[in-house]
Amino acid sequence: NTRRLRVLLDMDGVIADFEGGFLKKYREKFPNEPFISLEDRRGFWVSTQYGDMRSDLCEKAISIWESKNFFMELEPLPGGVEAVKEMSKMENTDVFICTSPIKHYSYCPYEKYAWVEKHLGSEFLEQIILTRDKTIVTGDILVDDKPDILGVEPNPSWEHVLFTACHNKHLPPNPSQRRLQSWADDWRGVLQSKRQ
Ligand code: BVP
Repeated sequence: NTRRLRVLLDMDGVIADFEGGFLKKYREKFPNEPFISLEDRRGFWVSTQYGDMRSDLCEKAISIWESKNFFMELEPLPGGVEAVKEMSKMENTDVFICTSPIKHYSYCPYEKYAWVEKHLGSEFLEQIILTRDKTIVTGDILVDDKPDILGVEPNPSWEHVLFTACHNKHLPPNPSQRRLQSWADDWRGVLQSKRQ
């Protein structure tokens, strides 16, 4: 009578390289504007840090991820696709991709499905959860690079495991929040620790 383990995986910043894809396309589109290197990124919101640098750069940044093919053309993060495939083949394990689309919906939702099909295979299309509120989704673990995941449910069922990204790696240590430093880190141990 084994209970299955339900793993929720964020997409941008966990399996897809949103930050790298953003910086590359921003520099191509705005070669004469200042930019923030990945080393200097602080805070989850790219648009906020660009807006703080110069107010008009906020909308320039937003124009990048609102463009056609932005989400489709993101590179997978190292080891991410392999890890997702491996964990989804584990016994008693259900893996879902839990990702928040941007509100400019022309391309992003479609391209997220296309990205999953391309990199993970069409069988993974069954596993996609698009939601702007992850707190109402039940699961044992949510692997996500956003430090604060809030919504209408004050006590989400999942344990949030923070996935290290350029924007969160300088945050002060938080003993109550486990981290995965990358997909080379011990994600198998994290999953095992949640099995009963
Ligand atoms: O679709 C991504 C990109 C977008 O928010 C979503 C985050 O989803 P999760 O990773 O939480 O699933 N996004 C939007 C902005 C600014 C909007 Br204005 C941003 O700065 N960074 C960012 O990731």
